[in-house]
Amino acid sequence: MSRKPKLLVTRLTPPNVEARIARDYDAAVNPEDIIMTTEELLEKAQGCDAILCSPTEPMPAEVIERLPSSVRMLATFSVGYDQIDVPAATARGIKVGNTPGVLDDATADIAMLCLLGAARMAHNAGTVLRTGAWQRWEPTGLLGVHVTGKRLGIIGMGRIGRALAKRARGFDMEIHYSNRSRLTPELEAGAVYHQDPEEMLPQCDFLSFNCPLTEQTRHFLNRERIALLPDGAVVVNTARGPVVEDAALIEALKSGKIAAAGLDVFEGEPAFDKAYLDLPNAFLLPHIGSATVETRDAMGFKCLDNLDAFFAGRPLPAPVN
Ligand code: 8YV
Repeated sequence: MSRKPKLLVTRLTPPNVEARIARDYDAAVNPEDIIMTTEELLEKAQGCDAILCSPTEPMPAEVIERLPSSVRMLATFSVGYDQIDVPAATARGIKVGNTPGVLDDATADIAMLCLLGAARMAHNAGTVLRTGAWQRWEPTGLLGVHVTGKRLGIIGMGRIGRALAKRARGFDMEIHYSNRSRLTPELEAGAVYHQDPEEMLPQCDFLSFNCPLTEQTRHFLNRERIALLPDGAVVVNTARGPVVEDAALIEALKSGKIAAAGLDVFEGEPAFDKAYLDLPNAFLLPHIGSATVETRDAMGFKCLDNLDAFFAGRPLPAPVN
């Protein structure tokens, strides 16, 4: 293309990414970072060749179908792309790219933080200190769940799941995993494979979700499956909120069936189930898995690498379809 491609950038991206966008694209950016409605997005996309979008702009089939015919690519600023109806995009000849590989470490760090924060009651302990309730040391006070040597079951052993396993091995945890396909022995690194995730649950002192949101994983953790976990298990979710059924998890956190949960993602976020706020055994974060300066730069660059390749007629480094 002789002219610079016209790009709609739906959210404010880091300064280094904005600079590259300004250099290489004729871009409509969003300096005030206002989340646009679908109607606003469709209007702003008029005449654009591509959209650098994010999970805050849902793209179900009915939106994809209404995109202007000029739009030929969606580059999502995320590894997860459950907000995009990919078959609908493919049907319209719209290419989709995402950002795998650059946020594994940052997200696995937050998974480990959630695991430790939940196990050691970091929220409750921090609250005791901050509210002036810390009056004395107690041999039986603020007791958490021991981590070292325990069994960790990972649902979704892709790059992030494996980065979490690597960290957990540093805590001498025994790694179990369930994944659509079994990994090579090298990638498995001694982890125990369970083809059936339900069969893995009774082995999980800790259970972490590191899988994409699909029709198979949606509401996977329900009452019946919580019952399969050992009493006092710890649940960690840094993947997507809807893999957990909130009402079931909240009930289990109240009863003590689940000792603690560490959650970075929520169904309906940011409007999550506020019942979590009353639970001292819930360690909660506002979806910060990839939130480091280096990682957000790398995610933006990956989007631009995808777009650059598309407009140069080369294969995308990270194609979804
Ligand atoms: C992002 C994520 O922060 O990449 C993903 O799929 O969940 C997070 O790392 C989020 O999607 C917003 O871009």
